[in-house]
Amino acid sequence: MKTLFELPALKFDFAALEPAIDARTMEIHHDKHHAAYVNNLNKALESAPELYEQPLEKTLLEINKVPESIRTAVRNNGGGHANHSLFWEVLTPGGKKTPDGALLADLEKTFGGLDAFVEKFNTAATTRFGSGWAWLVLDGDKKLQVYSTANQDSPLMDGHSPLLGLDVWEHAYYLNYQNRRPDYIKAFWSLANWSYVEKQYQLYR
Ligand code: MN3
Repeated sequence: MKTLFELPALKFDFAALEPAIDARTMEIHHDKHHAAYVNNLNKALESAPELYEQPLEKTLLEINKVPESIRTAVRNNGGGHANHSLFWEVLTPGGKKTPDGALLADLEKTFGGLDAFVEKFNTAATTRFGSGWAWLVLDGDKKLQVYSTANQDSPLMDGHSPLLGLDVWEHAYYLNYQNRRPDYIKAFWSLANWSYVEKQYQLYR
């Protein structure tokens, strides 16, 4: 029996992130866009059913071993499923608004301060041409890095552990912000779930 990938439930109401992210955007983003990635991933894997049983992280790390006929579909939809599953966790209507402890110390050491980190992340998010994501990751040497990826490419494909990701596809902000991506990025910081990011950091460091 195969275990299909499933759309994770949101831990808050669609309207919980207003005004930074509006309810209609959240509903479409989760129930339509993310659901489509999950459905299309499950469909793609019909010809390689052993991959239903393998952790998605491993499939993405070994994306070049996925049969060529479904590799692009798995890259886009498996990446999309992994990226959005993390995204819903790093958004929160309440909670801790700044990092502290070991993560803060590492951010300060690596980027020269929390503000400098945020600025670097915002630049990565703003300058990603077209659709993609901005990331804070731990790389293979356990060093913090900020960068962006195109489309649904995931840091997992490079063996990196994503700690914080921001979706900068137009579907993530267009209803409320239209072409003003920088305003969406700025508003995102009022929602960042630093408790979760710290948990990821402790897990992978
Ligand atoms: Mn999205």
